[in-house]
Amino acid sequence: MDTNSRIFVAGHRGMVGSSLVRALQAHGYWNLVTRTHVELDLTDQHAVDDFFGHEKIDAVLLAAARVGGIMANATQPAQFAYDNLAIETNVIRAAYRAGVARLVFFGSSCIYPRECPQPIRESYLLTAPLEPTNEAYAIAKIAGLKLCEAYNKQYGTHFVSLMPTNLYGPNDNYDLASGHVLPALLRKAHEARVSGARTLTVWGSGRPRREFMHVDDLADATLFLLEHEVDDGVYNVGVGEDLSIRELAERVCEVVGFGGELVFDSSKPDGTPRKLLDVSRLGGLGWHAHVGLGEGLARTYDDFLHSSHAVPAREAAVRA
Ligand code: GFB
Repeated sequence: MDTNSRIFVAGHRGMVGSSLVRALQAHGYWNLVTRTHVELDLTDQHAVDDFFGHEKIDAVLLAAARVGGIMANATQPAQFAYDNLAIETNVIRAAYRAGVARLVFFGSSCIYPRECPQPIRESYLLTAPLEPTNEAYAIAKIAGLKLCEAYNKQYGTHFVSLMPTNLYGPNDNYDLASGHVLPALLRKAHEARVSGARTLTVWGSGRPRREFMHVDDLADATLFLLEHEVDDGVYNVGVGEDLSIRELAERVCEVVGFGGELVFDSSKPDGTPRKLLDVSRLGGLGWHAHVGLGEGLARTYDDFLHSSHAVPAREAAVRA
């Protein structure tokens, strides 16, 4: 890959895609191709074939996906399965047919079994049943990585799959119903502080453990893979340590400056008990995450304060 390569960043407006664009531009890659959802519906096979037929793409970063937190996954399994399967099958096949040299497919740590030995190695895939709250999404992502492997095997392509741990950062989804835990807690703590609330509600027991990585580290890992001759296959990407949801809530409250009490809502699901990734495959090649949780939370809260989600004190008080 050189800086003149014509790279299609699929999903460039999302948290992962926008981070990839920032990182690529910062490293001198100027020939980036992007399309909004309105310009190109990636679930439309004909539109995708047509796009690849006309654009001369050298590499694809397949970051377009339907994603969401535990409740969105649990309540909209058909949409999570269909949209992701359609995007993957359309883009991966069209990329192969157009002779695209490199493709990076982004999955998720939820592809691994619910009851997995920790930390989770890439080889644990498909060794036991999945977590029910995100089974549909996980199966779609497993299909995507298997499709990459199948094209590599049958046609000699070099499609690589990255399985990031739980991500956070700029352009995250701050919607409380459909988003992930970290942006939800940041927003709840912020609104609790500005409205003078005494409590903050955390879903579930607070006992599940999660590993959180700033999205800019995923973009950095992607550039590392593009710029090195690596073997095809699946690579876990994470920071190598996790914490409980209760501990995360405490860290978030500290960063936001909310000193109230945490209340745990047991009517909400816990999901997977733990998913700490073994990142030694990528680590062995020389890549490591850089952004610690303390720095990442501070940066993300700053991004949040500059976003349209940060309600001013007066409005938050009215809502409370
Ligand atoms: O981030 P999250 O929604 O998804 O939830 P998963 C992680 C944990 O945080 C769960 C708890 O145990 C939640 O019950 N939690 C506590 C909260 N408070 C909140 C809150 O206010 N909002 C949210 N959303 N959670 C998703 C999968 O799993 O993670 C996807 O469903 C994907 O498929 C993604 O893999 C990375 O980590 O449980």
